[in-house]
Amino acid sequence: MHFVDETTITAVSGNGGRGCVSFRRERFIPKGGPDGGNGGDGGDVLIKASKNIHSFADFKSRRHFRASNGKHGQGQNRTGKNGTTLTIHVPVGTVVYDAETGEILGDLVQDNQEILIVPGGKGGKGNLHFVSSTNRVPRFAQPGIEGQTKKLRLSLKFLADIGLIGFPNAGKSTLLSRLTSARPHIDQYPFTTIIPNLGVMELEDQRTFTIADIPGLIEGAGEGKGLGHRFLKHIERTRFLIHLLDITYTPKGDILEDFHTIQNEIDRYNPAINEKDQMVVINKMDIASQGPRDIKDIQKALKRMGIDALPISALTGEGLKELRRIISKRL
Ligand SMILES: Nc1nc2c(ncn2[C@@H]2O[C@H](COP(=O)(O)OP(=O)(O)OP(=O)(O)O)[C@@H](O)[C@H]2O)c(=O)[nH]1
Ligand SMILES: [Mg+2]
Repeated sequence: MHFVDETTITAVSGNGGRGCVSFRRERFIPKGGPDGGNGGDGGDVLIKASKNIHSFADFKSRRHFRASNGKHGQGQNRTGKNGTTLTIHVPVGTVVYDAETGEILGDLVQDNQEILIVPGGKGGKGNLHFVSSTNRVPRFAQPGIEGQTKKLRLSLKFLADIGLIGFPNAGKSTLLSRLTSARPHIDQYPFTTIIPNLGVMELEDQRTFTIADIPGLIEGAGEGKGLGHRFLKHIERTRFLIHLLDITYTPKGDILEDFHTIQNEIDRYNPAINEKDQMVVINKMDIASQGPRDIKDIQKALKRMGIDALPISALTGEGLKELRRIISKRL
């Protein structure tokens, strides 16, 4: 499956049909009155969110969307048929921008939510419409109004409840697979995850939460290093962040330094993300060389920053019950 979370498309609404200039032609009435009908309205273009769509991959083959035109009016006061509305389906979580001005046209956060992108052109009035006391035989009608064109930039931002962040290889995808029914690719190499994964976690009380697993972050991610920053937008709208630290691998030689590295990268991208409620999960405890005292020290240091840390093993499942309990309480 392709995952595309940024794209541009063009939407064109239908032209209004032309109003008709026509005069009644009946036997025995040599000069019938005007009877030109109105043109039909051009079709609108709408954008609609659907929970069954997960990315913009389909727009690869189609980027141009044009609603049909209204039909022209006809004699005998027949109105032209309206053009058909064209609906473009996008994933829930899509932000729609005017590609030219950058203005946000809509933020589709609910299934079936829709916005009108470009209205169809109105149909023109036929000559019958223009009959007045001073002009009983108007020989003119209105043309239809032309449809409008809008270039759109679509950006998908997940609407997950929980975001998983951390260095590559920390075990984010493993944790996702443990907490949810998602089956992301897991491997012993950094940057295994190259596109974000979503999973749904069900708690004992039947509540469900969506969890987003994004590619690992590295130093410089805020400036575009690695893959992480391209996907940081997917945790912008989460309510709760779980920051995974790998107890067996500390590129800075100190796990707290590693914690700050990721925090700084996120700050550089959008400081609002770090204001979210968050906790640390110290992963891979099953192969940790540190003893319980070391872990306590790490926990204490994080606690001083107001952050709870929980040791777990996403592999063996150690600590996951407690993690679910904490999530249940904090969300
Ligand atoms: N021993 C042990 N290994 C683990 C644990 N959690 C994950 N791993 C292993 O660590 C490696 C990386 O796990 P992933 O879940 O792919 O890590 P990730 O954070 O998603 O990595 P990226 O997608 O590259 O950012 C895999 O070989 C996992 O099997 C753990 O608790 N204990
Ligand atoms: Mg991964």
